[in-house]
Amino acid sequence: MAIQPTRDDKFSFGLWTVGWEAQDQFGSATRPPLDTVEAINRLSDLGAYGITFHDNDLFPFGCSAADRQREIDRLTGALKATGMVVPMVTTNLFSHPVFKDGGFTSNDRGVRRFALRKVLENIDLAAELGAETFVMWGGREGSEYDAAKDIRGALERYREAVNLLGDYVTDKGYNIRFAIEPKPNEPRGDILLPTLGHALAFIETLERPELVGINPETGHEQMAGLNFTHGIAQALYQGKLFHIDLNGQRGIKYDQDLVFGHGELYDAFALVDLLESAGYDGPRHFDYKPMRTEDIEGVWASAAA
Ligand code: GLT
Ligand code: MN
Ligand code: MN
Repeated sequence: MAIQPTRDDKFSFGLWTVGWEAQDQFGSATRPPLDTVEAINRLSDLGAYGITFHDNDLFPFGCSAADRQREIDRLTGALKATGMVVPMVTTNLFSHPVFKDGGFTSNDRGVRRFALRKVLENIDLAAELGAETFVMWGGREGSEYDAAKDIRGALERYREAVNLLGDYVTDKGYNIRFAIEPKPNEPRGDILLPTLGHALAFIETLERPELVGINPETGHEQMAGLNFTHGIAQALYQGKLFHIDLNGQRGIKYDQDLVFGHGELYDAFALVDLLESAGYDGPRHFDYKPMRTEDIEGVWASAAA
């Protein structure tokens, strides 16, 4: 029996998922860039309702204001034509070399200020597009050597940054909440707020904790050997499941980002059972990477899966 997804299923995809060119640590890209409009059209045909992106999935780092606007206009044109929405937006604070030591918690004050400015600009775009969730994955916030970073100081900087963002959306009257995405490691040796439990505790230290929840990713908790379903249950219990990244992971190893259900199948089943019985009605966001061995047709087959 073939099951056809509908918009009511609230399936969403990051532009960076189907658009991943499959460059990894050891080899260059195996697929050409995917155009934003093509991605939206194909995902819409597959029954998705939403598309999400980092600022620099849509337009390159450091591009002109005119180039940025042209890409935004192409995006909004495709949204209008398909009826797709943008439920979530996030900012890339990890690719550019300037963020080699993090964004909000970089040891360099100039970088911290630049990171905040990059995020504020992107929050304006998120509000303009009607996104209600702003994800923060701090992949570069961390260290390899414990002597390289004062962790208490870094957490205080993290806290100041998130407090400022909370003030910003409140002053602007934006209908946006923040979702912190935990990950134990990769690309940093150790990442701050490594699990959803760490993130939940951190949120309680904020000035506006009600504005901040979590965006847990299946594989990230499993990389730490944790039971994802139990973690999600706790997030729901505490009213903090603002968003979710669904994918697959097999055991404690590098971040596999498999298709949801292609990792630990029983865990995936238990998770769906939990989300449905708890009445979770946010986006079901797929954050996976199509296999590097696949061509573009394989990409669409994996998205359908
Ligand atoms: C990156 C990461 C994902 C995050 C994205 C949001 S970026 O691809 O591996 O888990 O959700 O910043
Ligand atoms: Mn993710
Ligand atoms: Mn991942």
